Amino acid sequence: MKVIERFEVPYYQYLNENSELADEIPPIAEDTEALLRLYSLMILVRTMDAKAIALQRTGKLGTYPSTRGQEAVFVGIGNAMAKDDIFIPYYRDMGTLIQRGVKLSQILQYWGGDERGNCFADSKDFPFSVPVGSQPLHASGAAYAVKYHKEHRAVLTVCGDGATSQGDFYEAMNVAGVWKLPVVFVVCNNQWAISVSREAQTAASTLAQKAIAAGFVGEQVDGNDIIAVQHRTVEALKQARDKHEPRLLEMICYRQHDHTTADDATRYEPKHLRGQEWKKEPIIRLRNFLEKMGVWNATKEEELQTACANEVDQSVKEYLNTPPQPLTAMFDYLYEKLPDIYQEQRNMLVDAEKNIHG
Ligand SMILES: Cc1ncc(C[n+]2csc(CCOP(=O)(O)OP(=O)(O)O)c2C)c(N)n1
Ligand SMILES: [Mg+2]
Repeated sequence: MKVIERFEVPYYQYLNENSELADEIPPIAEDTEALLRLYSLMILVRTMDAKAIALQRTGKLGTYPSTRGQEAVFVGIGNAMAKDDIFIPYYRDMGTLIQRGVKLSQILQYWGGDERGNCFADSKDFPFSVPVGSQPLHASGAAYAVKYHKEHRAVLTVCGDGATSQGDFYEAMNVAGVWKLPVVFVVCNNQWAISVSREAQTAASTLAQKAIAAGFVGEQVDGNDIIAVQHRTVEALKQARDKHEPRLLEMICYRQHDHTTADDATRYEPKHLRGQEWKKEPIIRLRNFLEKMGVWNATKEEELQTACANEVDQSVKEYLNTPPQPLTAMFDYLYEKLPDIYQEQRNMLVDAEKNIHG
């Protein structure tokens, strides 16, 4: 009897947790300028993340999902995408969004409850989407449109490990496989779906193997190795654009914070895990590598930290100084022509605002 190992998927890592390079490396590993840019962006994202949590704690921001420990996934993806590609985010994607032209202050605006923060005007990118598992379906739909219009671009979407248990996820992958759609599905496997651990989520030994049933390639990528994240995403997007081959990338990382600011992970996360996983985190790994290459040192680090802190402070000022929307805004984005019943309610609000502001 011939036995075929059906569930094996490749695992990609180029820079290991001791900051050592593998024998075979992709072009980005030798591009010092590019690596320094990626490093700077990861520091900016981590700085902004800490600030966003502090803003929430002091009542200046709504519930916020931290991206701590997962920076390489989102910064790497953002770097790999072409301007013309279409990005369909979920809610931890700050590191990608800032490379798609979204301002930090706008991201804060969204998490502050102002929908104007969700209007990514100059691109075909989609807005933040919080319903778990909705993004892959949107991505297959957009990829169908791309193919239908014979455009040379790809669609990339991100969801979490928990989302891969949703029926929507399988349906989106199934249609992408059978219709050969130019789409890349990225799973940010941060090991938790709020309090549900990766082990409790699925009996599948990898999430990447879920692509096999849909008829296309699934890969595991070390999500703490930004070189691997960037390179595998570049390759997947190329396959999608040039050959209309979908791909699934499972980025393995660890959520180094509560699920959101509304969560308390000490209630379910084994105490030792965060520290154990921190040894693999992406920023120190790249920093040590850059130092070994002689292109980074403590002075440069200090300058970068100061520059990022200043940029973040500036964004916070912009966010806090943005005047709130008029009350009537809630009626302005749902309908092209407002139905009469809402028109009456809108008029009442206009009067109410006049009474408030004179
Ligand atoms: C359809 C739906 N069900 C439940 C929720 C509540 N919820 C928000 S995030 C989350 C867990 C998602 O985990 P995962 O997909 O691993 O993404 P992560 O937040 O870890 O990045 C849940 C259940 C939701 N937003 N949408
Ligand atoms: Mg998760």
